[in-house]
Amino acid sequence: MTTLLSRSDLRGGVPAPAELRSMLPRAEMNVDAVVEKVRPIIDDVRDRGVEAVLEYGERFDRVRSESVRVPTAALREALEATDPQVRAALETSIERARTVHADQRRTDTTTQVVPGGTVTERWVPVARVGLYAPGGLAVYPSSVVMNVVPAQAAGVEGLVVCSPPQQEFDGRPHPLILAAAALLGVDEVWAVGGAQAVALLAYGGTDTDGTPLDPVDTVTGPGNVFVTAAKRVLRGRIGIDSEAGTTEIGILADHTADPVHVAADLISQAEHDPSAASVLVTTSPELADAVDAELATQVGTTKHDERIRTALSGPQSGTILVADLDAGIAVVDAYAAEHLEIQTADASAVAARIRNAGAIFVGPHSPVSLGDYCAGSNHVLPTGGCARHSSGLSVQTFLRGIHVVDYSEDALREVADRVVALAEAEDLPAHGQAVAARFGNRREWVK
Ligand code: HSO
Ligand code: ZN
Repeated sequence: MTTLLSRSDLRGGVPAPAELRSMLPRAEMNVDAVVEKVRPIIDDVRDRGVEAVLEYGERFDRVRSESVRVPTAALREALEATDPQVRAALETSIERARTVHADQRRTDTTTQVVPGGTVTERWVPVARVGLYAPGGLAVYPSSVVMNVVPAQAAGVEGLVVCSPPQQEFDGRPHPLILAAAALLGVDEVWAVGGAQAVALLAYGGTDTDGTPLDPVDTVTGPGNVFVTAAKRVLRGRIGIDSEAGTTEIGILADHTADPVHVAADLISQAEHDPSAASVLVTTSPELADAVDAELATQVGTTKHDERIRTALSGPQSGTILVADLDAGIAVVDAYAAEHLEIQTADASAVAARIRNAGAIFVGPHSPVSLGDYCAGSNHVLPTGGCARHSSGLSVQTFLRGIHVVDYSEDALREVADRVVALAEAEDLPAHGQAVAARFGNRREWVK
């Protein structure tokens, strides 16, 4: 049988995580190689602003827009022209995402360290953020939802959505991007994509008609490798979410999984891009065979079959056979998938044991595409193994926790000798002096 997914057999044993990681299929995204290409674009946008942006749009998006800022009326018009079913679906997506993200809000906490000495952690939203919605092989109004909802729930007041200008829409972003922005109550949308979008967001500029395009503090949202490289270069000047690579799905399955569903889910994320990754980890060689057979029939029936075939047969995708679920958990933890489905007996118990994944989808009725649109969860998630150390987009992405220190004279006196001792140990006596000065430089407080 010709199979799309290559197969590796780890039934003999699973090596330690670091070695395991290097053995697993994974797409290579060489952001560093692109950094040098985007640097001149970023500098040019910094120096020449919108004029440079429009030129890059002409070069990369093959369209020159009249201005960067999309008129607010165009957002309303796009929403009015949206298919009612799509509009209703977007509304459900927004409503559910709002329900989940509202629960992520933080409350300030005040800790009394000693009588008269408190530390408060105050959660303050970022003032202004830029949210990137990619163009590319598909159109992503759902990503507008996933970026905007947590930012709004965090209390961010200045929101701008950026998306590449499209030739077929006279240099404006896709109408569904505009419609999603309108539904979410965002009225600032810029028609700019690629590295130039991140640069314009970071430095700001002035539109062709004199409208100010104010710089932002944070940029979030997935994009292609040029967007990611620009975020890497500008990080520091702006805050960013984690770097997004191509989509990936891992599925941990045993003999109880339905091969029709497993194949459909592997295909669903392969649909994003020829370099998307679909990885099946299973204890059951029979299931692996059945999934292969299903893939062979299902792929041919899908619209983007070529793209999917390339993704599934690429080195970033494959099936891994394991001896038991413990080994399977070790493998999926080492892989740290952006999306991980658990299709096993007692799926909740297995899911509770997973440590590394961007998001976990439990049991037979929680496919990744539910999470892409309407679960309420966020679909901007860490890829490329970054789930080992990072989380997906959330309200937290748009908040800063500020410690507010408030000590009375007595509380300071009580700890002063400790501060001086540490300051002197670090050979920073002026640090200690800043405390001593408050007590007339007298060492009366030395115990
Ligand atoms: N699976 C993608 C998100 C998406 N899927 C948007 C469809 N539209 C990355 O999580
Ligand atoms: Zn998707």
